[in-house]
Amino acid sequence: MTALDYSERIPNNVDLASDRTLQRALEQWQPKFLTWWKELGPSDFNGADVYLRTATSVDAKGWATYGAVKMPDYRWGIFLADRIPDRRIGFGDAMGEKVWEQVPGEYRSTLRRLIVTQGDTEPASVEQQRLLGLTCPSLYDLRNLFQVNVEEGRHLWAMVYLLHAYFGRDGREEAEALLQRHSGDRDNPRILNTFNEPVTDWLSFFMFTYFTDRDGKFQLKSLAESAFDPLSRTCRFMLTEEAHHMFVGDTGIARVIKRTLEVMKELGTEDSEAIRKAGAIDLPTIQKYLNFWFSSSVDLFGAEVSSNAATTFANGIKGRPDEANFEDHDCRNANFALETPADDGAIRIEQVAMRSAMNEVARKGYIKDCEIGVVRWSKLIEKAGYAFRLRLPNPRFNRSVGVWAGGTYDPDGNYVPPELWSASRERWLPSESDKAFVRSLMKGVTEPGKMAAWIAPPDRGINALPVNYEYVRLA
Ligand code: BYC
Repeated sequence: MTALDYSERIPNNVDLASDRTLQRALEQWQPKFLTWWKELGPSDFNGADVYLRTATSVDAKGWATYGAVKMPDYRWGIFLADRIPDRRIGFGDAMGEKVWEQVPGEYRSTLRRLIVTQGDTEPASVEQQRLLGLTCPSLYDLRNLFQVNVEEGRHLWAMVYLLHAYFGRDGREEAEALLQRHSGDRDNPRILNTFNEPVTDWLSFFMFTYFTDRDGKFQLKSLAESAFDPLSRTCRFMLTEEAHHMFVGDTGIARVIKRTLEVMKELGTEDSEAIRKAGAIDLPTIQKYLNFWFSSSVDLFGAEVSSNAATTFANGIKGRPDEANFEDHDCRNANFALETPADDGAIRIEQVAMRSAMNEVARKGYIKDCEIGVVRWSKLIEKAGYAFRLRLPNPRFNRSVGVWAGGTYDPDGNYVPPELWSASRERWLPSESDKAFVRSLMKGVTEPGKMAAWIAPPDRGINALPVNYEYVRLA
């Protein structure tokens, strides 16, 4: 277990002090990061004292330090999980060979592209969530938002370190560009679609942290398998931070549902209008938000058939999530039975090379993981005695990337004619009036222990503190 050195200007466990050139380069990037944070990070809260946790070691339990911090003073640093002695490549053509400490010349641009794509999502999410603090449902939730934000900031540092340390001048240029692209910017947007979607209400935030951060989990798991050991080590540590983000989404959605069920009980009705009038979010609206964020997040895995994925698997650059759980780590001669659209709206099965289907393999694992929370939320509804069930839409529904992109499939995955799809859109995805309603509920609640009327309190507070603790002391 490696303790982290916080005495340096840039906290790190990579012995930055021994590489003066790298240290100087990163110290030049640091003020640009802080300027970006102040301009595009959490709006209006840079002076607040926030009860944040900071990593103290790089193992999964290394989260001992909690305390009040002003966000711009958060100790963003560079932390890699400990080296696994004699680590070997676990898949692809070079299986069994020693992992790489440096970037092989022939894989340089591929690795850079993956690191830039991953890095781009981190500041993007902070930008997307920038104004949410103003409408927090409680101080407990406000603190969780900020914890997520500072950790996404650190994940950006993780990728910027790799770019600076291993990719020379073009790496440094890419690190600058990570602060120049902005979520939703018409001229210079973030790379992946989902990270240009606005997150302007807390229901979307909880959906984002449940579904989109979970894509992060799966992508980081794939990159943690990489033969490029510094990438693997940094992703392994990032995964320990990611778990809390998904917890925020999972429990956030459960609390919204719990409150809705209370209101349904109180009023003795399942009528959406009546529930809305009472200030809670009706279950069909929650389903629509779920449909949107799930379908947007499944796109993040890329195309079902991808030559990029085949190449990165063959070369040992990007594996499958939890590669060790698979039997065949070569997959050269394996096939994958892929569902693809046929002309008449029917679905046919096509045999494709397993290596080129790696995005789909990862996506399938992701969907299974998403299902767990949905089942749990539906149990809450069942226990309350209602027949309504939340569910994941079929992965064909509402896709923008891959073989189903632009197809008109309903949430059950059935083909519907385009006119019917358009006519049904507002039943399946949040309409403008749904969004306006949800936004109308978003009003900042900042009295310790108080909750907005549309969400139940959490079962417990942070780090054994009571729910009514003043998690954020506003400036
Ligand atoms: N939107 O062959 P394909 C996270 C591009 S989230 C726009 O399928 P590939 C987080 C693709 O880049 C995890 N473009 O691609 C969560 C490619 O472009 P080029 C982020 C898309 O390479 C919450 C082209 O289409 N991590 O950490 O097999 C908060 C051909 O596609 C999209 C990563 O992304 C899209 N949705 O796979 C904070 C990991 N999808 O290069 C953080 C690193 C695809 O041909 N990235 N394209 O011009 C990768 O592993 C891969 O780039 C992808 C795509 C999985 C994204």
